[in-house]
Amino acid sequence: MPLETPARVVQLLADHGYNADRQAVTLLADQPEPRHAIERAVETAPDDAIVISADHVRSVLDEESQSVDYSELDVDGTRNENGTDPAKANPSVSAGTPSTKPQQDGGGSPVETEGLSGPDTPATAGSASEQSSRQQPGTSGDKSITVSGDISSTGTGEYEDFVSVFRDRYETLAGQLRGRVNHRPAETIENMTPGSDAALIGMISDIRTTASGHWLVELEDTTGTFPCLVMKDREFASEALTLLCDEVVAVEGTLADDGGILFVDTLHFPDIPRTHSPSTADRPVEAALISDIHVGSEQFRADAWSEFAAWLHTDEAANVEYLLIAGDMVEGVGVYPGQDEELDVVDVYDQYESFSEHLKDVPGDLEIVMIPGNHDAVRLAEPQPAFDDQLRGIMSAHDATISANPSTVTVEGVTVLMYHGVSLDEVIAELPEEEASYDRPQDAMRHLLRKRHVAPQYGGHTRVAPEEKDHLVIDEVPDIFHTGHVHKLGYGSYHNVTMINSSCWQSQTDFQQSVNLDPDVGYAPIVDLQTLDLTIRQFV
Ligand code: D5M
Ligand code: FE
Ligand code: ZN
Repeated sequence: MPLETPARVVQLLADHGYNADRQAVTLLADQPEPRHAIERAVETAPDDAIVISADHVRSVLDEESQSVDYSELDVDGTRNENGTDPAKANPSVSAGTPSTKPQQDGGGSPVETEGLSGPDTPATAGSASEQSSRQQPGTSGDKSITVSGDISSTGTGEYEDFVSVFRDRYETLAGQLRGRVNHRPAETIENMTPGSDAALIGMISDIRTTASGHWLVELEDTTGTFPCLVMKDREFASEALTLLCDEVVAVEGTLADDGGILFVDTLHFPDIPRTHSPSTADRPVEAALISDIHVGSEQFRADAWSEFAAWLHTDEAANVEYLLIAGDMVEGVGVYPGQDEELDVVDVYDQYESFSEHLKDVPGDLEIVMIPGNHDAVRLAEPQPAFDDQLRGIMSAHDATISANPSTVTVEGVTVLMYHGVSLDEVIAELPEEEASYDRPQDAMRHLLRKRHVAPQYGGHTRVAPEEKDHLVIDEVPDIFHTGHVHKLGYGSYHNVTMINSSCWQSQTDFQQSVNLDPDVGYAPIVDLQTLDLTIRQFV
């Protein structure tokens, strides 16, 4: 890559909302890979920084020269991404026609999308070699889709599996945080001089409020645990309210005079780099992202589904070549107490037969990807494996790609993280209303992206299965994060990742009425994969 002119460096920094001092610009312009250096400088800039200083650039360049080992070990997913051209960074999120525009604020301000060139080789090129990835041949030679996440469970439920899944989570997420802080192992911090500065990367093993209203956060790494105190008068204190047990964070601060506790000055989440530059398709092609169909429920909206299926046959939908379904195909049986009173189809296999019939209404050349949800007939604990052969046999009509929950699907070069979304209930329950609510599921999704984990907290609502690896870590930065489950439409953009919580195809159940959950029914978010523009269509 040629060296950048200083003017161009200033422009690129300005594109990210930063000024820079003159020395910083010169340093960046002289780098062999100026754009990479700029990205790193922006990515690691303190949240409140307006100006990129020369000191900051130097620290980034130092880190870069020391971080070779990490990238060679492929620990830091963010650093090994391809195609990070800031010129095509911003996805745009726009509502559809006025008549179909949802009430909610989408959360992402519409921005112009530049430089729409797609990746050199779409989809298949980056396919991981593990058994879990597969190439879908597709029905029209042009389609391009790869899936990774089709795990076969290796866990036996033994104690060792819990140890290994948490160790893997720690290693992966700590790998994303290393390089941002000058951290020490917990056992070393115990022996450091009282009053000195220290940093630690750990998994949160406990969060408590002290009698005087501060937060005591216990951080655990592979060598031990260390207590960290977030004082209530610090400007980032509200961040402490967004912490969940078992997530991995980094802290920097000062050891107390007796050395037994760390006063936190800075808190870092693994997070999505602000410079994430999403990939786009190199032709005009669209995907419909839906979930929560709930066939077999008395409240399943067959009328809305038929309208949607009919629309897919119209010219307006000519570019819709993909249909991604993020779980809860059917209502299932015995999922919630009293559910049997509201079943239209009582046998779960008959429900899948009926679902399969409804699926036949959509165009036969649509490429379909399906993952299970908590109402589907696979194990409840996450990661949920893909549908078994018997269910695949029933849903064979479209030769759909059937994968695990969660799964990463690369469609025409665009990476979509599909996750049903059970942990959203938990994030919404645990975080303050203004940070996450049913009315704005995209806010809860943003927290999952920051934590780089789809189900951070163990032992609450979300059942997590112990496995050798933590498949719930968001290792690769997705271009689109697609969830469902809460039956609310929500969308937005976070650090250039488009977030979409699809609505549902089931009207309000008695339970939902009892908890005042008013579902958004029959919306289909349609993403233009070439521009990442979003159009919301409604079919009720
Ligand atoms: O859940 C749809 C939404 O409603 C999700 O936010 C959970 C909540 N829900 C629905 N029924 C129940 C019961 N019985 N208990 C607790 N939470 C519930 P879905 O699982 O997609 O139906
Ligand atoms: Fe659902
Ligand atoms: Zn669900």
